[in-house]
Amino acid sequence: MFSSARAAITAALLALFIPALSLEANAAEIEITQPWTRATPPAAKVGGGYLTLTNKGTVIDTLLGASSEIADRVEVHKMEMVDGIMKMRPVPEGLEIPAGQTAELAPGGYHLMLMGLKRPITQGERISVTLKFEKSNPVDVELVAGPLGSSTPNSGENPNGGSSSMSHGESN
Ligand SMILES: [Cu+2]
Repeated sequence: MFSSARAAITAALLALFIPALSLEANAAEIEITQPWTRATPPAAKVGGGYLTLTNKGTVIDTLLGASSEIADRVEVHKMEMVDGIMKMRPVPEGLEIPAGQTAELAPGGYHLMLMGLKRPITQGERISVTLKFEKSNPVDVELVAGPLGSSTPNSGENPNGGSSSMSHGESN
């Protein structure tokens, strides 16, 4: 029958649209805390990016990478011990963040790698980065630059420098 064929087409169309709608309703929501980076030596071609991602949504999401005006590209990398040697590798498949869970990007583990730096990163500046996810919309963050070689976001508060300070800044 003509009308039942039409109903079938309508049903097929609905079937196409309904999954898209329910995906929208279950969209992952990623909360980002404490994005930071660190100053780089003058000739450095790469920089790191560190932050904590919390998936407040109901579905798994994946951090695929990022982009920034300061770098040619921004990749997800992982540092790990391989046969007693610390190695770093790109993770093109990205970093999965299950619903309700937190993923940390920090020195010595997962991190963002700013590849092809167009200029050095200076302590105290803020680097704009757009994070890309598999499901969530892109998220803009500002990485606050700590001192060269710092391993935590707040290590710049150490007043008298110590061993991590380099040869610049001998102002006294
Ligand atoms: Cu890296």
